[in-house]
Amino acid sequence: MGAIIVVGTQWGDEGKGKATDLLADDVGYVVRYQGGNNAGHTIIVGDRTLKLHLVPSGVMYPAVTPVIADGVVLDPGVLLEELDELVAQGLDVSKLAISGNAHLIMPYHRELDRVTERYLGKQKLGTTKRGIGPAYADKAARVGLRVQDLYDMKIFRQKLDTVLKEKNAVLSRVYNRMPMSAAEIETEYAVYAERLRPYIADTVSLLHDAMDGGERVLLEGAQGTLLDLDHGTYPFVTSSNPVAGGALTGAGVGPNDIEQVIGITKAYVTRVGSGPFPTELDGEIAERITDRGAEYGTTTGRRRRVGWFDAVLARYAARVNGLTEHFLTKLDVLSQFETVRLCRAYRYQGEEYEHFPPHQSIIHHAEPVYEDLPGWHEDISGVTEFSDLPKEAQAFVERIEELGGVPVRWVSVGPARSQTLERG
Ligand code: 2SA
Ligand code: GDP
Ligand code: MG
Repeated sequence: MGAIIVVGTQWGDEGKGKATDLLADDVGYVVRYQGGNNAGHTIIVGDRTLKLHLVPSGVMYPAVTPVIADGVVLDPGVLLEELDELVAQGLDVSKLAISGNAHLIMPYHRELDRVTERYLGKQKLGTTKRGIGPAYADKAARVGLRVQDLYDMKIFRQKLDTVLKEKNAVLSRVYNRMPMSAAEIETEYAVYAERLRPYIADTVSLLHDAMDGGERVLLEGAQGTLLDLDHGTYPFVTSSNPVAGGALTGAGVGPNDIEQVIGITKAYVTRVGSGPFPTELDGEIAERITDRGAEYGTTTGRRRRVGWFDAVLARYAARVNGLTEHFLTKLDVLSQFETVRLCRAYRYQGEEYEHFPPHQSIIHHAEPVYEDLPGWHEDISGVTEFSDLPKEAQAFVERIEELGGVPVRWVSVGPARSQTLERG
């Protein structure tokens, strides 16, 4: 058996947590391959709501082994708190496996994320301030500390002393902050090391042995395609690679291991943080979508910007991820509109772009070219078969397929596991 990749096709918060949880039913492993506790996945099962930041979404299934792979940046204090909360809710987290190659988020990463955002003022990126960017920057500069360094405190301290010298100089001289103490950080992280010890594993071998033994692995993306460091709306992106290619590097699997690439796609678009957003709405329609869709950040509580469905993004996501199918979410939120809109292209200086423009200025100034479809008035959150949806809702989904060029296999009409229609 091989692996399935689940990837967000927009700017994150497409409902990957819900989709992953549902798809985890017949897999043995659910793997986080990039990002850190900037992610926020909400999962609702029965009367229980779980908000996950670092622990993979398959944690609800006793048969699933959740894996935090090499490509993740891990804040150990935050992870331990999340594990404590899950245990308090009666979940068994003992199977969690964490790669020793994952990089550690350190206190100076969080501080630098905060102060650089403040320093950027109006130009700020709107990060989650969790230290993600600074941790990945250190990884690329080869001065990062990794999970495995926690198990040789002499090496940990050596590396910390070297890197902290530079961080303290920047924090105090550029940003006028107090320098940090290596001894205090070492003491704090030594406690985390002991608590995390049972979970450390060779996750690459674990996943390959599992696939060789006939098990299926689900690679769960965080954030989304347009937040990808290489393929997103740079610099308004996160510092990792959420796209399907990032799943390969982040988890240590090869392209031949991949059986399916499922794009999680919202029936409209949201974005939290700064950056271009061609179909962005304001006014009454935006209010309605925000309220009905409860569009507030799962991690930071920030209000998400909202806009109509964008087929240019869908086509782009299909290409850069090699999507085999879409899992369309939140169709229920679009009920009760007279008209629903789909952006089929962008217009810029008299030219139409069906494909994602190669230059940032075009994206910033792109005007959406819309198709208007008749809306539907029924509440569809209780519908269980695609053919029972109002014909206008069916037509909307079919048009998304035509415009995006990838089949929509699942349609989600509410946050619960049961509110999902699978098409034949
Ligand atoms: P960062 O913190 O360096 O990764 O921020 C860089 C940009 O990436 C965006 N980003 C996100 N966008 C949507 N959802 C995310 N997760 C949370 C959620 C966000 C929240 O599920 O709601 O609670 O606010 C996420 N994480 C990062 C971020 O907004 C910046 O635009
Ligand atoms: P993720 O980051 O992609 O996992 O998405 P989030 O969990 O941050 O945000 C998606 C939100 O939408 C969560 O609160 C989900 O419970 C909710 N959700 C998922 N699918 C649906 C759906 O089909 N309809 C509605 N109304 N809510 C949904
Ligand atoms: Mg989210």
